[in-house]
Amino acid sequence: MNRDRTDSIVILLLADTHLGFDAPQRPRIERRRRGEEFFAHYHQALEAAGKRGADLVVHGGDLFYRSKIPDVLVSRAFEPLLALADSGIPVYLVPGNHERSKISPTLFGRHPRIHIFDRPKTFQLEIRGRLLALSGFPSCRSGIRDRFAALVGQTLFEKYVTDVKLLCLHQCVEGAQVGAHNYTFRNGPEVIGGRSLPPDFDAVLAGHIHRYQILIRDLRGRPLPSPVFYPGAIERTSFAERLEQKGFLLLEFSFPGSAERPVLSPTFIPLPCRPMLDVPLPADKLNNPGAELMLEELLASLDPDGIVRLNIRGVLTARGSELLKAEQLRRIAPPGMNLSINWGSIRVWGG
Ligand SMILES: [Mn+2]
Repeated sequence: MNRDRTDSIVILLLADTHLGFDAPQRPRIERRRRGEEFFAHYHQALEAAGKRGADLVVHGGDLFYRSKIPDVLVSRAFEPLLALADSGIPVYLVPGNHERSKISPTLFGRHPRIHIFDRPKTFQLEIRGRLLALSGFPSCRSGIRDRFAALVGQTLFEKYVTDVKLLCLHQCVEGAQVGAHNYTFRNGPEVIGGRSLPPDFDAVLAGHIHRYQILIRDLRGRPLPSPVFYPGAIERTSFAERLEQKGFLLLEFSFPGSAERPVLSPTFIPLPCRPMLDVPLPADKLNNPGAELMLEELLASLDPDGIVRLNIRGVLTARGSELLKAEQLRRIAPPGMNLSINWGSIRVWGG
């Protein structure tokens, strides 16, 4: 990244922080919870804003993991955002799928440097003599393909004449990929067509897709009118993400004299994730006498810090299924391991 910051602007982009994931307020059982990992990465990402000289922070939505969040978690989430804003770094938030009510401006947007796209709108700001416009709207939950042009229009982005123009979204754009099998979003009603992105924007900053990726072409290979940046989630929220590196993005805009538009260089900053292990386990092995020892040995052979999923294949007997009861598994698994079962299409036989 260009260290001569006399004429460049750096934006820190994070998204899909899913705070509250596996963070029960009153846990019924004592076991390792993943909730703190999400908070730790959230803090690391936001602290990087100060350390790496970001001029502003954009959160691409899904701050929380669902709509019903206890107030104490809401306060915990906003604490570091308020600290950033107090330190002079403005924060821009795109409400994600379910969280419009929890990040409403009346609750947390009263800080003059915290800005929420609670409806289609454009924020303008000035950084060292350069003007920026950030346009955006809250997550549109159905029919974005048909509604996109109208929603972007309602931001009134065309009225702004600035050095940098950005569109902030929490949506799927054509060509985005997810999952261990690279599922690609194409032309469904919930996908923004690549060619429908207005050419006015220097970049689209987006949440919703949990894998880090930068889209520059549509599915027919034509250049997109503006590049789309997905920083991805800050932690793995499901086994579909088990192979993905998680982190956030620094986007540096510079203004070489010759260029009409700013030049953008992105840097992905990875966050260290615990190993996520998908382990096949034939039901036959669990039905055998001595299966408990087999299971204990299997778990002991895995990374004790792992997030492990046992994929059961085949037909379980009553004895086999007994072994997979949660309390039984907790008893034999290493204490730091998170363990879950994928039952797939399995059937249990015998009573
Ligand atoms: Mn999400």
